[in-house]
Order: sequence, then structure tokens, then C-alpha cells
Amino acid sequence: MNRREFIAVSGPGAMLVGAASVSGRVLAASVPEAASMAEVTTQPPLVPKTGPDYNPVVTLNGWTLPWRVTADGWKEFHLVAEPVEREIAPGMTAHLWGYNGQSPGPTIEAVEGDKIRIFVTNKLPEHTTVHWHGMILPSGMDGVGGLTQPTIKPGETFAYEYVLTKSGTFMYHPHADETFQMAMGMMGSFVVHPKDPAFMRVDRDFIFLTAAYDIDPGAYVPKVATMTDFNIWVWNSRAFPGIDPLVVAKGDRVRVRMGNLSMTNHPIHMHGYDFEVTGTDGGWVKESARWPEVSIDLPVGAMRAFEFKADNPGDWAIHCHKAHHTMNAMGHSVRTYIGVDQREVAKRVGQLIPGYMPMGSTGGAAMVEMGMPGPENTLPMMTGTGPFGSVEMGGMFSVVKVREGLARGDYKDPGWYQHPAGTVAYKVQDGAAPAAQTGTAAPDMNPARIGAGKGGRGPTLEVRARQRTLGMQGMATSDPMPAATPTTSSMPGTPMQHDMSTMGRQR
Ligand SMILES: [Cu+2]
Repeated sequence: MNRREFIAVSGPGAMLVGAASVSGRVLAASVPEAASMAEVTTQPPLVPKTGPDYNPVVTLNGWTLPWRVTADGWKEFHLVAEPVEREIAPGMTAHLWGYNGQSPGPTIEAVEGDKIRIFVTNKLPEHTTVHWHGMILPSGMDGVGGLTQPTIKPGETFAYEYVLTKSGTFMYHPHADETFQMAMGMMGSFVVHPKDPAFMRVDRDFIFLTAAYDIDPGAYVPKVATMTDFNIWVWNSRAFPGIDPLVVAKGDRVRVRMGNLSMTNHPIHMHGYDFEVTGTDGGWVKESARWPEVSIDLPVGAMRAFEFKADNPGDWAIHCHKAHHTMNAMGHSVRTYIGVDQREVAKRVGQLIPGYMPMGSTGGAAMVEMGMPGPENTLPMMTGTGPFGSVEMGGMFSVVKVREGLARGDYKDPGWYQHPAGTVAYKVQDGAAPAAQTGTAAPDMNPARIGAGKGGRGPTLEVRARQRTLGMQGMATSDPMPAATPTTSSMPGTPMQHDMSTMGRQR
């Protein structure tokens, strides 16, 4: 049975409802149809048509689970735990376990005070449960197999019922064979909006979960016993360049919510802004308890929400700052050849293996430039193309695209940022004085400002571009400059300084 047939029989007509496992209160009523999603692109937010007003979240490369409200006021959802096929990025699909056609499962959204009933149907080949991470609820609804409930056997449907006592950022995942099941991609986000629509209101609200898979190049199923040496680092089971951009209108107040169900922490770093953590899976953070950051450590088994005012237009990288987490399938036993002259070796090996290319003598970028073909169903280690060339990233990397004049609710990719004249780093011609830039980002030529702080914006930065000598001697920057190569520091009186404050936003 392929996945399409599988979904076809998982419709309401074929729903398997174990009478013993569904609460007596709902026996008479039907179990709501389980929606399923085939798309891997970010779906538009699900704006509530009834009930309290709130600004729905946007799940990166995901969607929100539709619900229905019963006559007696229960908000009902239906999750189906099942095997899924998830495209990690174009060129690689993984065979995972998830919910309702995707991994992660759909985001559940509801409102503080809601009475919710979540049906969980198990279409996995083994038992499962669902734990509602961070929720304050009755012990018997906590979803810990064996401890608070019997596990949900294959074919059974269970119902979870509780009242959402507080707003915030939560997630759900199995608490039965959870090591293997989470390693297979079983997880989802759960957002509870405040009852007061004005409380913590933002214009754009994004959410994603971090995870990691160990999938050998050419394989489809993650190695579920791997503890630390993963090779595919994902947000919502997508890796760069498969992660959609976070599209934002200039002037918006933006929240990014993120959770971590991988085996290690992720320092999530965003360029172009400073911001504050305004919420965790424990609740909202009081204003007096917040501090500015540009990287937020996302611990294992935790969620963080950070907020900023999008006043600085541009294409701003957002990524995990662990460098190996912004790479795709990489053999971690690759040897280091930086500084090693492989030319003689290459000649000899080339006699045995025509076309043999030694790599790594000058670093890793050559591997990207050569565009070496990989095996089927895997992703290049460093990849992605931007307007200026290869981005040389993978894994947990995306772009926050802040643009002027985007309509409310417009999340379409606006393309690459059109930089105003004079605001892009530029190549200095050999032997020539730096070309005068126009616009707001002209280099500051005032020597009095060398190294001096200015208006609390931090010290000016003196940039001395030096030509590296490459080759047998390696990449040490202390190598003597070749006499024929003029350097900026050899031009008396014109050290090239860029006052970084002129590059930044105007507050
Ligand atoms: Cu990371």
C-alpha cells in the first residue's frame, strides 16, 4: 500500500474506533474526520472563524490542524499517528513517522480557557501515546504510557480531554517508545493563544521544532539508535535549502517560537537584530526579567519564543550557531588536509583512478564549487544559492526577509533583497583608492574615530583586508604579503574603516 492509498482508507468511513478506548462521553458522537496534508510548503495561517479573535501562527513548512466545536462547547481535533514520507529538501525524502500525513504533525492552535478533546488514532505498527509538553492538565491526560494510561495499540483511538488553563507555546510527542518514535519524527507544535486578544499581540508569529536525523546517503529511514552523531539537522523536518523563509513586513512586531526535541541544544542566531525571549514552554516572561540577545540557546526538551520589531529591512540569516548543524549529510570522519600539498598524491592516484580530485587543501569551499554529484537521496553538505553565489549552508538555516509594503497576511517569498545603492560590501581594486560609496553606508574616513565608541553603538571597526597566500604554506594569515600585492594598510593616511553604526538600523 502506498501512502496515497493509506490516506484514502484513513478517512472517516474507515476510521477504526476502539469502543473500549474512547471515552463514553463521545461514544455516541462520531470521531471528526482527520485532515491530512500533502504539501511540504508553509501553509497560510488558519484564521479562526468563530470564538475569540487571535493572530494565528505560521508553521514553517507546516500547517495548523482544523477543528470542530461540538454543541456543548468542546473544541475537537483528530491526530492520526502514521508512517509518512517527508521531503527534507528537494533531492531527499525521508521515510518517517508523524501525524496526519507529515512530520512534524500539524500545529494545534486553541485559546486559553478552551475545553479541548483530541482524538488520537494509531496507524503505526506499534503502540504509542501523546504527551502534551508543558500543559497544565489532569494527571490521567498527560500521555505517559504505562504511568498515566495504557498505550494506544495499533488500530485504536484514544481521546484526551482537558481545559487549556494558560496561553503559551507548547508541543506534543509520544511518551511510549519515545526514543525511537521521536527519532522517527513524531512531534508537533501546540499554541494556546491568550483569551485577551490584546495580550502579547504580534503581527507575525512563526513556529518550528528542531530535530535531527541520522540517514545514510542513499537511505530513507533514520537510524533510530543514534545518540549524538546525526547528519541531517532540521527545522520541522526540513533542511536548508528546503526551509521556507520567514517573510515579514517592515514595522511588524514579530514572534518566533521554537522547540527542541533533538538530542542536543541549538543556539539559534538571527542576524540584523537584537531581541528578547518573551516566552518559554513554562509561560510568558515578565518584561522586567528579559534581556537582549542575538543568539538564543534552545535547550533540549524546551521551547523559546523571542520577539523583535522588524525595522531593519533586508535578507537576514537565521540559523543554529553550531557550525555542524548548518551542514547536510557530512561524513564526520573526513580528514583535515588544510595546508597539505596533495598535488603529488593526486598525480599518483590519478593514474589509478582517472578524474581523482584531491580536496580540502585550502578549506572546504572547493567541495561546493565543484558541485560533485552525490548518491541518490541525499543533500550536499554545503549548498543553496543566493543572489551573490553559493550560500554554503545546510541543515538549520533560513532567511528572515524583511520588506517594506507587504500586505498583512502576505507570506509569499518576496525574492532576494534589493540593497540600496552603497550598502553592499565591495571589492577593492588592487592599487586603487577605495571607491567612494554613495548612500548611507559610505566608509567613515575620519581618523579621529578609529577605535572610538560612538553614541553607544559600539566601537568603530578597522578593517584591514589582507591577501592570503595560499598553497603549500597553508592559510596562516601571518604569511608575509607578496611585495606585488598592495594592501590597504600600505596607503598612508587612508586606513579603510567602516563605521558599523552607519550600516545598522536607525532607531
Ligand atoms: Cu544546532
